[in-house]
Amino acid sequence: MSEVLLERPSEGIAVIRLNRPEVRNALNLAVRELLAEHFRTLGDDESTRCIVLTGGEKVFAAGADIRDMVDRTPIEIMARRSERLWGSIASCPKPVIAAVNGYALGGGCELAMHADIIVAGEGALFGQPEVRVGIMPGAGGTQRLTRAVGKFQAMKMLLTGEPVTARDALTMGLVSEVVPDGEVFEAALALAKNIATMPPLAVIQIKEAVLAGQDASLETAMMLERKAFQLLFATSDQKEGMRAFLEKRKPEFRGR
Ligand code: CO8
Repeated sequence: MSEVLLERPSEGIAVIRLNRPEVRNALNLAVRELLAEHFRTLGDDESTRCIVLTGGEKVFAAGADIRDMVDRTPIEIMARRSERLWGSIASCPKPVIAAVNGYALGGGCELAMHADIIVAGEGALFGQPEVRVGIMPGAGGTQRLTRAVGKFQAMKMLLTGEPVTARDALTMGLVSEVVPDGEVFEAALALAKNIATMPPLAVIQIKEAVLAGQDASLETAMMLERKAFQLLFATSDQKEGMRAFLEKRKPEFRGR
């Protein structure tokens, strides 16, 4: 069976499931290549409205595969050009919801932070323990984490490698929602189904404006927002959404 499974539980929803339970879903190169391929394909697939990313009920991912890295040279690590694989996830235009049970450590925490929404189980643990194995995060742990939780919480996690609980992660702004462990996937799926009913072009514009705006000045980001807002008035979904509101009926969005 593949180490990364693709499921279609209902219309418009794709589920990407990590499937290496024997090594706590450690992210070897093959898994990262499969992940990149799935995100590229789903990003281009018009029928996919929302993606749920999960590692199953026990563990999200315990990081990059240490066995895969232990004897590598810097040149070998560089030659892998991992950034292009992570880039396929980061640039996926469709909303991504991470459903996190158990450990989300190192590259696993970084993978979760590529999502747009994180639903965590009460027993989930988030951490960047790379420092404990002699390295540091290499897929956004120093950057996305700091942007999410601020310098002082990020530094504590990064410099000690100590994980935080789902509740603490929620307080810090690292997750969107905490639910009982047995309800994580269903909660993520419910959110995905809700998002899948929204006008797809507006959804894509919102995601793009939030992510691109984070790295721009407020003035530039506001301009990006304004342009995207204006552009949506070219869609038939804008007409449909507003008319349906005025006519007191449910809108039928078509992604046009
Ligand atoms: N890599 C390889 N194998 C792993 C990993 C890993 N990250 N995590 C667990 N495993 C393996 C163990 O070696 C073990 O294998 P075996 O049965 O053959 O001995 C099996 O999974 C089960 O592990 P444990 O017995 O340790 O299971 P526990 O439930 O007791 O503990 C933990 C689970 C806490 C998750 C523990 O396994 C652990 O601490 N794992 C390592 C966590 C870690 O250090 N992660 C950071 C890795 S470095 C990293 O992510 C760098 C990112 C850089 C950029 C991104 C590039 C992809």
